[in-house]
Amino acid sequence: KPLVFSGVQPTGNLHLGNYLGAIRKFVALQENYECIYCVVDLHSITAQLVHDDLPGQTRAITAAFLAAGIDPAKHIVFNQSRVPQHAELAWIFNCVARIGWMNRMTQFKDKAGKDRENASLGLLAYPSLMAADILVYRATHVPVGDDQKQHLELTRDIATKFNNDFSERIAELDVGVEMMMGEERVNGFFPLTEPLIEGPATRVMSLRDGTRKMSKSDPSDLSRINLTDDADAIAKKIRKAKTDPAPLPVDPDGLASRPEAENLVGIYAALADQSRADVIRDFGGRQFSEFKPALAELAVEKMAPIAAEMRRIMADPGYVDGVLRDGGERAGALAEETMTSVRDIIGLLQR
Ligand code: AQP
Repeated sequence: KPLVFSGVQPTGNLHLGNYLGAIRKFVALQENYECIYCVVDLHSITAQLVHDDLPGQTRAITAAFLAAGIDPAKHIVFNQSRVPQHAELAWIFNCVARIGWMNRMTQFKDKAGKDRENASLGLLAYPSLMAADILVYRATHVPVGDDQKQHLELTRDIATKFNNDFSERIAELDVGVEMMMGEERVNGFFPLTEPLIEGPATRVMSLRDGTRKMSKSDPSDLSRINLTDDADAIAKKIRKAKTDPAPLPVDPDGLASRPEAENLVGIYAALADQSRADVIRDFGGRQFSEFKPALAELAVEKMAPIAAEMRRIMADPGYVDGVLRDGGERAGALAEETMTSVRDIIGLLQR
């Protein structure tokens, strides 16, 4: 049965990139999949251990999920640390994955910077925990932004190695499912999870630099539109967004060498549920002085109701905590089923 898993870290303000690249897709997938959405608090301590208000941030991301339209009664919403099986499986995956695989991760290189020897071991092992988040539910599909593609490939590598290393035990215990591994039909325990990365805004770029992704950790607040920005802030940030002096191209191919223009057109397309070609059909040849106000109006129209709903939900932290508690119980039961098999496969005594 297809099952979706995805997570968001409780670090800093959620921005338009998180919304268009991830959360909006989470909402759409509820129709046809069973979904598990997680606030990945254990991930948030890999880059920085001490946070000002981790409980508040965890509740804020949960409120954003709910405000965007995720239904916690039909699907599962919880925070990662509540289900210790994530960390348990991550440890096992640390023993499956190779150090060389981790060293090749571009997110690790970016976040560790020049002083790599001083990065936390957790930051290096981040993709192993992410693989555990996904595979502890044997999830088949993961909606993410383009920046997570490499981590999803690594998740498949970990699943493949585990399935190969333990193929005899998996068959003996009869806990596998039939799946294709390359050309070969095999009986594996963990699925080869597919990323769901599509649409016009899989990688929303900074409003100040069209070559860098919009990010929570960018020191410039003008670089991103936060989910909690009011109408004036959104309009100001779009007005100040960096652009080149030429008008918008009359052909979508003309966006290719113009990262800032391409980014703003992509954002418009995603918010309006259109293709980039549709946007160019309507705005091609026009100046940014005309396009930017239209974009700002659209962004406010789509984002303001979510921000208002988020504030309403956040006013009742007891409700948010209840959602996480209930989601954690349901997720924990599913995760324990997987871990019972994993312990048997490896030869760890049951608790
Ligand atoms: N700019 C982006 N465009 C599209 N999707 C994005 N995502 C993040 N940035 C963009 C997607 O949002 C989801 C949650 O991200 P996360 O908070 O778990 O981690 P992140 O990728 O580290 O987010 P940030 O905002 O970029 O934080 P920092 O500054 O810490 O690096 C993921 O699905 C991600 O793909």
